[in-house]
Amino acid sequence: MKNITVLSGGMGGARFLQGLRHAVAHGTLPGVAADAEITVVANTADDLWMHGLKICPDLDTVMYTLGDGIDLERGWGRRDESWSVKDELAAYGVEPTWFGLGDRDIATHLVRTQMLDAGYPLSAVTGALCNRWRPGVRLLPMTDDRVETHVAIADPSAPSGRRVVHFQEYWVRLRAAVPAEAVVVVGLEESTPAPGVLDAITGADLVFLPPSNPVVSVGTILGVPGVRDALRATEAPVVGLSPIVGGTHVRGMAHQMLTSIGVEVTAGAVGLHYGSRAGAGAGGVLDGWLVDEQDADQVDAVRAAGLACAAVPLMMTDLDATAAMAAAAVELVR
Ligand code: FO1
Repeated sequence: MKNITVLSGGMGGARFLQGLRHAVAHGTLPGVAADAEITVVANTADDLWMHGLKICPDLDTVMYTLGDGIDLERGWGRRDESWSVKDELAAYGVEPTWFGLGDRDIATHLVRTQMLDAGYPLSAVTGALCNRWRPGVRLLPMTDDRVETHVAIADPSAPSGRRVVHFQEYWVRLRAAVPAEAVVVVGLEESTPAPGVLDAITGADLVFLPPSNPVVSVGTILGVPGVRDALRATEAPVVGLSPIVGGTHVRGMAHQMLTSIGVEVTAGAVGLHYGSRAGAGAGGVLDGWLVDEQDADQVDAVRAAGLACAAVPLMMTDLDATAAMAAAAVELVR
């Protein structure tokens, strides 16, 4: 196998990609050539405009992580960062002050915004930024169109009893500490896959759904018209790894997001939510689903839905652990 495609969000997906790239380079993936190419289709629904700049958190997290510019402790933004512009904006009383824009990171957003203003599509901008960062994968936005996840939360002062906030405000300012009553992905239905996205899926030898958020990261990519059909049509095996371990997310806010769409917060439920390509349910995209050893009791139910399933260690504690997860995923669907 030579062409691997990964549908990825930000932090969880980026960590998985580090291990996958490591495994490919060291030839530890069964049946995968050491010169196999990895294409990443990244979620862009976390994107937002702020201070006149277009910010693409998941694209940048993958690019910085694989390009070795990421701040490892935060898991987002640049290493060796400074915050002078952020402090100066706060000194002017400019809102919002809750979103951390580092000085080095701002250069990325300036280049991106200038190129978008000049008429380049986001996919071309991403390619240009990757010319510097050399992530060792082909990084594609899921779409070149503007798509933004918004979250409805309770607001007793509002006539409807609810108000909608951008996903980043829900996650960064509110710390996902209040229930997400509804998730609305603005622009998703009207979006079209970015150039290369559908081919990367239909032409793949192997497709991964990494342990990213199944609702606002992988879920949004699946929601781009044409993507789900491409996954159901590809001859490549499609295998996913659970972001839920022991009944909750490892990091992030998958618990809140799954609850808001009425999906049980278990490893098995997420696999069934993605669905089996061979199963009776419409729209299933998976052939195999890996759960953590803590969730081994759910393997039978997943298999009963027509999915290959195994329970293996799924904590991405280091490159070798993540590489072993990738190898187990390939083994499951080979
Ligand atoms: N996450 C935070 O928790 N606090 C921040 O201030 C913050 C700023 C930020 C700036 C640029 C960027 O690319 C990502 C940033 N993130 C921040 C992370 C971001 O919320 C996540 O990467 C995803 O959007 C959610 O998975």
